[in-house]
Amino acid sequence: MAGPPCAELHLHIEGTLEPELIFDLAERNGISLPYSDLDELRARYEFTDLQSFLDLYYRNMDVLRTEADFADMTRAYLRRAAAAGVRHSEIMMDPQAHLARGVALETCVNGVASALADSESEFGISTGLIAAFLRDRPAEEALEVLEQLLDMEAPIIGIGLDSAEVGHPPSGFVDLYERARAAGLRRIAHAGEEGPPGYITEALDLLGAERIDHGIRCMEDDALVQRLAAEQVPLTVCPLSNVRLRAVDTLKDHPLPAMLARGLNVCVNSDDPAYFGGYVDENFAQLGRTFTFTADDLARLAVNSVRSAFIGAERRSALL
Ligand code: ES4
Ligand code: ZN
Repeated sequence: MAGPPCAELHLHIEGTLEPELIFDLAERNGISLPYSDLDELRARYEFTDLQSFLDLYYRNMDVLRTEADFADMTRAYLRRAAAAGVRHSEIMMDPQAHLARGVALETCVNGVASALADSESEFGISTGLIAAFLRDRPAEEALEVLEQLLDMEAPIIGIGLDSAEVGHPPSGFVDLYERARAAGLRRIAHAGEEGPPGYITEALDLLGAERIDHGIRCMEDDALVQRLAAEQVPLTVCPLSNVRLRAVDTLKDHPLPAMLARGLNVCVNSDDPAYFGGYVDENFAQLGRTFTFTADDLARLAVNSVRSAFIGAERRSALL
């Protein structure tokens, strides 16, 4: 089922690696997996928190070795996203996760970028590529990788900050974000997924983040909610992700309806759809079965995604 036509603003391309493709790429690259079949792999997709997911996510991406592997994964996502109603997608990738296991920056960047280059003609989806930096690795390493991306003129529109949040506050990445700003890049950051509301404030005030990925824990701080609503800071919410990583107990307990009611600029995204039970359409389908959103609420979610996208006026009006 297609969701409303919308922009997807919170998507990790490595999180679109489906179990079937993991097996296909392992075979193509002569890698032996520690699972005998798909069911044995799928049995691992039971998470208790963000870290338990990240452990599997980083392990599984080891099957990505060549440009073709990255391009095939990206095309598979775009095909599925088009069916879900996505018309524009801003896609994060984790260069450090690939560098750390010996895959060259050119291999991962060029592989993803080559699939994105054909996305509008092949799938009707405009795209932007965002390099996300791993907050649980040294900030100096992130800055070095950003310099390499700039040196190679990687086709990125911005930077993000992801991986294990608690204990790795935005304040450690001020130099990285200042360099990105000086280079003319857009800036986003995960904050308030597992981490406290104060990390959202830090991301805005210390990093100059223009969008917050997740941000759901803002609801614990009334003054912060008022600020985010007044400034219409985009919050890229991922309902199925929050359920699967136990940020909320069940979808019924998700703060999305309350966030809408408070006038926050929220939109719906899939995060790591191969791991969390579905793409944007499935997020909307489950939300629709759980809550009674009005037509106005649903329209607002879609419009919020488009107005929060890093696109020019022409593309924006084509999507609205
Ligand atoms: C992520 Cl759900 C989530 N949170 C933080 N970092 C991530 N990297 C990939 N998915
Ligand atoms: Zn994310």
